[in-house]
Amino acid sequence: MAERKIEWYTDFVNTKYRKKPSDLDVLFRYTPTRGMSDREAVGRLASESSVGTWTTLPGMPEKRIKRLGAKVYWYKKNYAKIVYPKELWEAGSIPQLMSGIGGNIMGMKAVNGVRLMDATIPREFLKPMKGPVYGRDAIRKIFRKKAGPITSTVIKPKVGYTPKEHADIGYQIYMGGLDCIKDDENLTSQSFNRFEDRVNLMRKACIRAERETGTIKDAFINVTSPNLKEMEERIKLVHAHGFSYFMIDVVLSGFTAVQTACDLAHDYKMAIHAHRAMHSTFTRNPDHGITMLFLAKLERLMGVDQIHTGTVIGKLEGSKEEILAMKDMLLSRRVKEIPLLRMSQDFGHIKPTLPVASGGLHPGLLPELFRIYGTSDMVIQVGGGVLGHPKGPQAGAKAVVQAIEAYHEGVSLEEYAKKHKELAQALEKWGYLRPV
Ligand code: CAP
Ligand code: MG
Repeated sequence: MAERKIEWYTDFVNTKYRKKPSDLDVLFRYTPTRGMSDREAVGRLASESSVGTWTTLPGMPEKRIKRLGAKVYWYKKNYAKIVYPKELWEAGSIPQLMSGIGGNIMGMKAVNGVRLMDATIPREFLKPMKGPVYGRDAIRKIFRKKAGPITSTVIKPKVGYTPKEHADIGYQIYMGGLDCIKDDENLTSQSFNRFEDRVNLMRKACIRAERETGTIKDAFINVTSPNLKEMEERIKLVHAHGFSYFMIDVVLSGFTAVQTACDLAHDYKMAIHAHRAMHSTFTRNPDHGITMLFLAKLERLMGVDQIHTGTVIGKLEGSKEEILAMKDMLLSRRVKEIPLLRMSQDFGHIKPTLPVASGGLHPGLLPELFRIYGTSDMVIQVGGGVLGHPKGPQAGAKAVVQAIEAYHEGVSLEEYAKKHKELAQALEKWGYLRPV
C-alpha cells in the first residue's frame, strides 16, 4: 500500500516567514520528548494552538485555513517564536486568547514541557481593552501622595477574626500610619466573618481613622466569590460603602471574572488589587506552564491597578531577573525585548499597573526592597511584619512608616532607629532577616 501523508505538522514551520505588525508574536520554551525532532515538536505547538489537529483534513478550505494557521518563524535550543494572524483572535478576550496559546499545547505528548514565556500583543487586539482605571495614578489620585509606596497590611492570622476584631485591628494599623488594610486571599465570607459585616465595620474604622489623622485610608476587601453574580453584588456593596478599591484573587477567579470585575471597576471608578494566589501551580516550573511575567501582562491589559509581583528577599519564590523585567513591563508605556525572557510591547492607551511586593516583608527589609525595585512607586504589603511587632499592630505600622521615611531621607535604619523606638523594636526582633 502506498504511504499516505496523515499529518501536516511541519507545514506550520516557516523560518522564512516575515512577521507583520498585526501578528501576535509568542515566545515559547519547549522540551521535545525523546525521539521527537525540534521541527516536529514546534510544528505541533503551532498547529494545535491555531487551526490544526493530529491529522490532515482533506475537505477543508485549504487556502483560508492555511492563512489562519500559526507559523513557527524561529526556533533554537528549546526556544521557539510563533506568530498568529490577527483573525484567529477575538480582540479583547483573554480567555479566548489563552484557549490557543495556553491551551491544549500544554499537554501534548510531543513535549515533556512547554512554557509560554511572553507575547507581543498587537494593537488590534488591545483596542477594546480598557486597562486599569488608575494604575500608577492611584498614588496621587486616590491617596493624594506625591510619591509611593502605597502601604498596606494584611491582618494575620489569615482568617479567624470576627468582623469587629478585624476592624479594630485595622483601625489601629490605620492610626499607626498605613494607607490600607488588605484581606487575606482566603478570607471571603466565612461563617465567623461575613463579607457584609466586614465591609460595614471596616468602613467605619476607615472613616474614623481618616477623620482623626487627616489622611486618606482605604481597604482591599476580597470580593472573590463562587459565581459572577455574587462577585458583582460584593463589588457593588464595597462601592456603596465608599471604598475606592476592591481586591480579587485573579487566578482563582479566572479570566472571565477578572474581565467582568474590571468592567465594573470602570463603571464605578474603582481600583483593583489583584492577589495572585495559585499562580505558582503554573509559573514555578521553569520548563512548563506560563510565566508570572506574562500573567502580569494579561492582568494589566484586563485592567487590574496593582498586582503581586514578589519581593526577591521575602519568603516566596521569584527570580530577581524576572521580577525586574516584570516591574518594568507593568510600569512602562513601551518595553523592549530581553532575549529569551521578555518580548517587546507597546501598551498604547493602557495605563501602567503598580507592582505589589508582599510575602515575608518587615521594616528591616524595606530599604533593600526599594533599592532592588529601583523605585518606591509600588504597593507594599506587610502582614506578619506588622502584626508580629513586639508592641502590637499600631507599633508595627509605625515601624513600617519609619523605615520608609529613613529610606526617603537616605538615612540608615540603625541611625533612624536611634530616635524611633518602634523601628528599633522591629529591628531588635527581626533585624534584616530574609524569611524562608
Ligand atoms: C503575605 C501574604 C500574601 C503573600 C502573597 C501571605 O503575608 O498575605 O498573601 O505575600 O504572595 O498570605 O503570605 P506576610 P505574593 O506579609 O505575613 O508574609 O505577593 O508572592 O503573591
Ligand atoms: Mg496572603
